[in-house]
Amino acid sequence: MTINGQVLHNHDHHNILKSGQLVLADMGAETAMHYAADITRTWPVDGSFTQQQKEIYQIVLDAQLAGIAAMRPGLRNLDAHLLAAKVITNGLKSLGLMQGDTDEIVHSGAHALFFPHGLGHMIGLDVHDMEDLGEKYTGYHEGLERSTQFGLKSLRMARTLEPGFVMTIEPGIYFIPELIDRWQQEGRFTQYINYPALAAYRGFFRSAD
Ligand SMILES: [Mn+2]
Repeated sequence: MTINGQVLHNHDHHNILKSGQLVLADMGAETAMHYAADITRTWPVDGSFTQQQKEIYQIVLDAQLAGIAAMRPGLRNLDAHLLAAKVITNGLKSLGLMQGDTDEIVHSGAHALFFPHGLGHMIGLDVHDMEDLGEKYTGYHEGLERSTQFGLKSLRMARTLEPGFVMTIEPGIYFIPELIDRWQQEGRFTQYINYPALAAYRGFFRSAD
C-alpha cells in the first residue's frame, strides 16, 4: 500500500495517512492450487473524494468499464488497451488537461504521460501468467511484435483473446512530477498536453484499477 501511487509497485513505507491524500492498495492472493490474482484499488483517506479526485477517479473507472465491456473472444487485447487509452484521453480533454484529436493523440503516445503502462494481463498460475516463460511468447506472437513506444511497450499482452482466458483490466491515471517536468523540458507533445494546467495535479495518482 502506498500514498505515492504514481510510483509503480511501491513497497512498505509505514506512512501515516493524512487528510486530503489518496491511498492505493495493489494487492493479490494465491490459492492452495497456486492460482493467483491481483487487484488495485484507490481510496480517499478522508472517506470521500474531493472534486478533483472524483473527476480523475471517474475517468479511470470509465476506462476500466469500457475495457471490460469490450472483452470478447477475437478482440486483440492491444485494441482493448487502445480503447481504454482513448477513454482516458477524452476524459483528460474534458478537464482541459489535453487537447487535439483523440485518435491522433493515442497514436502519438502522448496520453502515456498519464497512462504509462498496459491495460492488463492474464492471470493464472502466476499473477502475470507465464511471465517467467516470457511475455514475448505468451502475450505476443509473430506478426504482432511488442511496440517500442513509451506506454505501449509496457503492455504485457497484446494478442487476441480466446475463450477461457482470464484477464485483468487495470487502467490508471498518474501525474508523475518527474515525468511531467522531463517531457515539458523536452517540449514533448506540447500540441496535445496542457502543461500549465497540470500544476494543480502534481503527485496526484492512479485511481480505480
Ligand atoms: Mn496487475
